[in-house]
Amino acid sequence: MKIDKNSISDYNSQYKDTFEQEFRFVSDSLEQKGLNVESVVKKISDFQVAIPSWALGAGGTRFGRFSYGGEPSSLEQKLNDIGVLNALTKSAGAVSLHIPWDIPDDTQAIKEIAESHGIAFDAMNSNTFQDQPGAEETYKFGSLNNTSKNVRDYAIQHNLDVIRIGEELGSKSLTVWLADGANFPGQLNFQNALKYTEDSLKSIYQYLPEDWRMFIEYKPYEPNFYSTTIQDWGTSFMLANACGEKAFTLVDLGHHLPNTNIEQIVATLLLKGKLGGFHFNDSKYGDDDVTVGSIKPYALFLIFNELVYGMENNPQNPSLAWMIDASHNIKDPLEDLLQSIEAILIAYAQALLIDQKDLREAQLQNDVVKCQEILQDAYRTDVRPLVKAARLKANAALNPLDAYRSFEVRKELIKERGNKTIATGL
Ligand code: PSV
Ligand code: MN
Ligand code: MN
Repeated sequence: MKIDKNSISDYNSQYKDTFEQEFRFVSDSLEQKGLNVESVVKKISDFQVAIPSWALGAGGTRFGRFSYGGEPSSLEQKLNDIGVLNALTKSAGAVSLHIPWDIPDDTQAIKEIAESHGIAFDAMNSNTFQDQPGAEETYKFGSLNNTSKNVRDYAIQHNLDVIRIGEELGSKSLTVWLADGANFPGQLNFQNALKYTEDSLKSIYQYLPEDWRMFIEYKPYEPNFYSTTIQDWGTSFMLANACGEKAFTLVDLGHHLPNTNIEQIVATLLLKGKLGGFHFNDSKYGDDDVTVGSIKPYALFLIFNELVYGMENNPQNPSLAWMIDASHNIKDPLEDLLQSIEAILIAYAQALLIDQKDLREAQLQNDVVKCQEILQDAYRTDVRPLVKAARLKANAALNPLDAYRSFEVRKELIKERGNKTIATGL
């Protein structure tokens, strides 16, 4: 299944008049406020978010998994699915692979398929939270933090293998997320576990290619329910500092205890030049991995406010690796991803509308009411016409989800691949 440019422009032509009316209305009112709409549209259109290979199949819960039909069963098919997302949005121009779920059989062929869809290889993810068939060591009691040196070395070697595969594909970063921790008090010596983790990460870092970056993800609980060795941003930050200047913290929105002020964490890391990557999703309780913006869109907007500020004011922080880390067990996975992409672009666009100069002045005056008004004025603007303008500019579909349905993509995929497919992933 491939969506070509012509079908997209045919699709767009039926909505062009309505779009132009909507766009004129919003852009006139924003220009009157002194905003450069063209530059906002350009920024939206430049924004690219990586799609994780494991979100293309229907997600599972620990209670079960229900296939959606037409799920990709190979890396080639996963790239083709991302190709569909990218053709419809032109915002999904990268893939993030998980090894060993996505080991390419033929690297050259995979690179060519990715290139034909305009897809780059974003961060490579290692997996030391599952034992693979034929594994010589078990991660049952941890990987990089394990009390056994053999297990630690085995997990380190796996990360080095992931780097090698990534180098062949043209990736430039490694994301390390560890499930390591304890289910019960007393199970683990916290200090040794942290020391082992630091030493293991340093051993991996030592082999990181010159132009690569390493992202260290944190998570407070799950699958371990008493403690996680890299439990929070502070621990990740400390480990990234211990490794060196190519190591950074990765923020996954679902990896916080309820009500954590994530935007403040983002600001702190940007100030210190240590925010490396970002996993988007949404949550009500924990690492729910639900569609971006489906539960707390205002929180997402406040996070984007800090990201926009940081991108403008923190040259000490390198450009960020954006990725969606959401997958659901009852939605069509591609529709879910289209909704997530839309939510990300909307929050970004809203944050770009914030009048930073006025906000600084109001902050200096301690005019708390004005500060809130400035933020909420941006948040309450319907920016969807700006997002559509960005898409039109890039030859993407004005309404990707509607286009996906009208092209009957899922029906086609089921026809091609069958109904009883299960993609690799969690
Ligand atoms: C862990 O919960 C996580 O967020 C990490 O990013 C993993 O790599 C990903 O989910 C998929 O398992
Ligand atoms: Mn994640
Ligand atoms: Mn997660």
